[in-house]
Amino acid sequence: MLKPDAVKRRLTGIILSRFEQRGFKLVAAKTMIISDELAKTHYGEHEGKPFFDDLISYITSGPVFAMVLEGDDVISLVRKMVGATNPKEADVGTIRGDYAIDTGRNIVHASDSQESAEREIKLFFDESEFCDYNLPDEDIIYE
Ligand code: IDP
Ligand code: MG
Repeated sequence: MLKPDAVKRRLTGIILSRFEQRGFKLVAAKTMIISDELAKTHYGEHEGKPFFDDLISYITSGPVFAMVLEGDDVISLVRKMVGATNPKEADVGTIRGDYAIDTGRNIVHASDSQESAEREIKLFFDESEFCDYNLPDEDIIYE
């Protein structure tokens, strides 16, 4: 999910391009403004932490671009592409390492496990929002 700062900075296309160029398949996507309630559920694991209230304000401060990508090892590979939570520690070449500076403005969220991906996808998307199709170059991307 591209956070409001990414959308407002017009980075949606350039970040989505990275995932497309890697070979992942986009199966659902939308721009939306997250409600306070959805933000608190999504980030429930961080409730009580000192940055929680700021995080909820940040993620609800404008539109996000939510998406679901498919591909081999997509969860761990996207996390690597996103980079460290603190952009100052994120490697150059990662999304946070290339476009962000502060942890509280780190421009992108990515599910960190199969379980969190399943939970988060259900929070953000209905079944009817998924597109079932084949990538014509799948046999070039995969061996
Ligand atoms: P992640 O996004 O890399 O998975 P998490 O530890 O799950 O990182 O934290 C969720 C989000 O909360 C971070 O992406 C960041 O926006 C915010 N956050 C985490 N730690 C801090 C902090 O110490 N200060 C400010 N914001 C933080
Ligand atoms: Mg996280």
